[in-house]
Amino acid sequence: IALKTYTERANVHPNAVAKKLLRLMDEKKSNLSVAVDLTKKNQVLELVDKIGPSICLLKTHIDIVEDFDADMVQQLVALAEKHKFLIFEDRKFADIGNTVKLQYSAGVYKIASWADITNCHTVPGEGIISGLKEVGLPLGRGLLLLAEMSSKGTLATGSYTQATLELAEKHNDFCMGFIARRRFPGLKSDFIHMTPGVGLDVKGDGLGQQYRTPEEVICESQSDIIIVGRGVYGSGRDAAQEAERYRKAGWEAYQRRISKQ
Ligand code: UP6
Repeated sequence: IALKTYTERANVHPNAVAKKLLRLMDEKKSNLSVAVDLTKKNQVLELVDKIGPSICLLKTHIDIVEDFDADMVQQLVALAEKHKFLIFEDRKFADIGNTVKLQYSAGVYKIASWADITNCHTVPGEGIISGLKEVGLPLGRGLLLLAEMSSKGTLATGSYTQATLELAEKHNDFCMGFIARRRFPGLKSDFIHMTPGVGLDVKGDGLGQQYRTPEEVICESQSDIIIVGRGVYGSGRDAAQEAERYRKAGWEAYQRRISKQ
């Protein structure tokens, strides 16, 4: 799978969200997702409009926005249509099935109503996936499982990671991929692997984050999407320019990978 083009994978992919994402990755020549971790609605919307042309996927943490309202969601969805990207709410659900169902569909954020993709930890066991699926599958949404994390000392390794892969295979109608550091070998389904902890200029952030380059992540570790946050909009950076820099780096790494046939 790692040697196929995103379009070749899109053509045969059973999950509608994965199909759409893989298509627009080739269309926009982008395997870049930007993590917009800003706390004011207008800051978020301004940044998204600037980086929109360079990304295939917008990653949000909607619960850090101080002045969140329904209009923000409407504007995000409008920007997604304008610039052609999907929206991934990085909610990292971690509770029992019944609770995550409510957290996903209700409350202030009503995540399932606007986010194409969300994700969850597998600590609670299979019920978390079943709960989210009851809400998300009828709406045509997709789920990513956190199989690994980028942070130093993460406990998501070894048999935990392995069991997570098995859960994804079992629920491959709704689970479309993973948050992981690398592509996992030997999977039966085509899962989209997304990797955070990507930076071109620094190695970490002093709070456990660890950065690798797009080349390491996409070409060597064969992941599909790079997730970049502060590398794009950190202080003193021109976000539009940086997003283009990461888009190019990610795309060139992908081209080197698929030419390895
Ligand atoms: N993220 C990680 N590591 C993980 C999972 N998720 O960093 O294992 C998320 C963070 C943040 C983004 O919640 O939104 O990816 C990384 O941002 P950064 O590039 O500014 O470090």
